Amino acid sequence: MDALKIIEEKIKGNVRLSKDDGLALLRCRDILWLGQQAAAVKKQKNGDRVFYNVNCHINLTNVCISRCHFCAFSRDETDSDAYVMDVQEVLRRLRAASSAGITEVHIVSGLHPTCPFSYYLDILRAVRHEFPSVHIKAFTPVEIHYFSKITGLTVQQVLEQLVAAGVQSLPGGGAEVLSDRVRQQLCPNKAGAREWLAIMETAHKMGLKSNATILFGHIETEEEVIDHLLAVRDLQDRTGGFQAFIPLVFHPANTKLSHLTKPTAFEQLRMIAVSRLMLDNIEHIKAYWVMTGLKIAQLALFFGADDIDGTVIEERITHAAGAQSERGVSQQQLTELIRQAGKIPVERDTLYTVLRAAH
Ligand code: V47
Repeated sequence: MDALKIIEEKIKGNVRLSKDDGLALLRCRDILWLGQQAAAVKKQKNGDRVFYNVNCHINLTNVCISRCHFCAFSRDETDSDAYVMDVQEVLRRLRAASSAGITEVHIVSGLHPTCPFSYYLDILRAVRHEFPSVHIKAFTPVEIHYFSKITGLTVQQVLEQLVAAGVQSLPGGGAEVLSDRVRQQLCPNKAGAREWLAIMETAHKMGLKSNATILFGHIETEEEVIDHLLAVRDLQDRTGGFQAFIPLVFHPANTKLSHLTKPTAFEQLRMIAVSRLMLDNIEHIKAYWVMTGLKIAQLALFFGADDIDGTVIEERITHAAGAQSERGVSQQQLTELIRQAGKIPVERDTLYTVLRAAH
């Protein structure tokens, strides 16, 4: 039996795939076979349901000391287009978004050289006070690591203060590729792979849910991709705290890697399918349409994705790197896109409680 036939048997029998299986899947050129396998697993977990949520992204500042080579969003404090939002600005944006019915705000930030930790806590408290029913998903392990550094508090203490001020779950960003080689080359000035995983572990053990991501399509090797998936799977075995995995498509424009080309549709769909097949213990695979574009996000529903994030008002990070996708879509556009694919749109909240299901 050839390797792919053996993998097919394992998938049918719900047998966990190995590192070698993962590498064989990544090297597989039969994209339709890959899609079929991943879609079958998705169907087993979630039937024809496709989840989405109504949310809004707020990037508090673009000033960042890390200056990762893949990032087109960050600025130095002295740049003319550097910004830092104050509390009023955040509330003003949220008032506009809440009239669109958001259930979640996704707040992340650059690693600002001088903003004190109290700045972030003040923002959280103000949001919690004015929008008590909006779920606050905020701050990646990279930011939490930085807060710990600038305050001298432990990671656990930082998390406790964030939770007391309003944080209810963590987004999955800052993972990039969980490889020391890749991080040394692209983002040496921030939390490393071990730290990212350890902070997620601490958060999960405190009862917080989070997501996980991979930023793919730059300098990573196939082996590094599979090792990343295995590291996330391994942590999930121990904590069960990851709700969704999100492959993030690298956009090279305006970055130090602008000589690279954006991953093709083939590569994007393959990453979605391989993530679904390797991450047997993570319930949801998210097609983040801001990075894939709406058309590939729709196709991703046939390659193992069961979640499309979200109505996302005001996305900035990917658009700084040349994304041509819309800056936000309406709920109706999103549900129509899911229906057209023959699937059932289900509006969820951040913790995947069903809010509205179509029939
Ligand atoms: O951590 C930075 C990535 C991430 C670029 O948890 C880039 O629900 C592409 O993590 N091209 C932030 N990607 C986005 C993120 C996210 C998005 C949506 C939902 C969730 C969630 C998390 O964006 C960063 C970095 O990995 N990024 N620059 C770029 N040029």
